[in-house]
Amino acid sequence: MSKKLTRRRSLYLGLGALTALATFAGNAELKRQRILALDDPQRNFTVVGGGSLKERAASIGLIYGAAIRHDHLRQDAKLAAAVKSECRMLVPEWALKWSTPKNPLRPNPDSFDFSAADEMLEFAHTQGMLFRGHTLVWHESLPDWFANNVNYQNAKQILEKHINTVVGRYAGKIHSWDVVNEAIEPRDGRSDGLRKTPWLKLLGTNYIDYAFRLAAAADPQAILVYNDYGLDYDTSEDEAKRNAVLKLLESLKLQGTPIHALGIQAHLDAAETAFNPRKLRQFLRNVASLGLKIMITELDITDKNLSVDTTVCDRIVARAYEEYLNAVLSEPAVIAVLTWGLSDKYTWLSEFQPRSDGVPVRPLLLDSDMNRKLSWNAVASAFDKSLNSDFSLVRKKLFK
Ligand code: 9MR
Repeated sequence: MSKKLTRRRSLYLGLGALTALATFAGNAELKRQRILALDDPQRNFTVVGGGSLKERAASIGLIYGAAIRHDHLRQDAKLAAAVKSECRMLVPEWALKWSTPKNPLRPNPDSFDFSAADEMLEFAHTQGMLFRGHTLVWHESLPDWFANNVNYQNAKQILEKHINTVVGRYAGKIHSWDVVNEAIEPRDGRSDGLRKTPWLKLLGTNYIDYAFRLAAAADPQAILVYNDYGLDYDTSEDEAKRNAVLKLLESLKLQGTPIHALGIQAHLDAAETAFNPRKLRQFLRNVASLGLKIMITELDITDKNLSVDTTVCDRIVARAYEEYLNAVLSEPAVIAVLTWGLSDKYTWLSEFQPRSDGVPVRPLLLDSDMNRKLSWNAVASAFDKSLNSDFSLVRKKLFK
């Protein structure tokens, strides 16, 4: 009893101090964030031993890796060293898309430029790393020539040529392919939840099944993945997306489509409070019950909505990594955790979702000098924590 009183009293005092701070800052959100970050001083994200993430992940039957741009890998020896030491899998952030600003994989309908992708594959294989393909069908990476050259008559042949050529070139060398990326958008208003994309318009709803069949024929060994974002939170928007993705996966399985896994991008927001591990786990269970594996393919956690100093910010981000991984690692069908980048020096978020105060974002596991951050510790300790769990034992048995 007296213990309770003491605790309540100290909590009261603690909250009082935090409230004063927040009022001073004139920002209720700041108060909430500080409470979040400081409420549990015991949570110091301590990790034991110096093992890398790939080693810690391997001991629970999991693959850890990261997506990296080929130009960054080429230019930055410190980044390359960090990738070598932390990652078991490498994902080309740009090199295998139809088109990105500095790297047109398919500069025109009839030719391909594999130089960047080849370079990355060689780096990965020289280091004994697995390599992943991203992505074959994505409305956002279509080249400029697409709109004027692709029509109802030739769309099928253009897609066939793409998948046969790209997947065929790397057959047997790729761990998994994101065959179709981001094909669901409930807000587009269709009853099947499909996003209105040029592929849907040109080829009809069967384009997804068709792409998977082409990929399976071109590389029978690769794990074929449907990859999407917006599946993580307990919001009506994410709920609608989860339901539509599940419906899509069910119908693909029913048709006998050669699909093997769901890729959950997991671009998260450290300020989002609607995280419900139970709901997320239920979704993972539902996906797994279709006989599919699950890969967390693009994990990062933005701090752009946190208006606090770096230390507090880093604790909140670390905590979000820990919570998310605790939830997903309890599903044995989860075979890989991949972050979208490794160091804060290179993250798509600096360009696409910068902080409004102009402070550089810190969403990843290493800082700009390649030093391990608190979020690295959070990921490492989440891996370690699941070491002797039944889930890891099942995962190790199932996916050796
Ligand atoms: O991080 C990628 C960025 O550098 C590219 O400019 C952009 C367009 O190709 O794609 C970004 O990666 C996206 C990924 O391919 C699919 N899921 C969302 C990722 C972040 O936008």
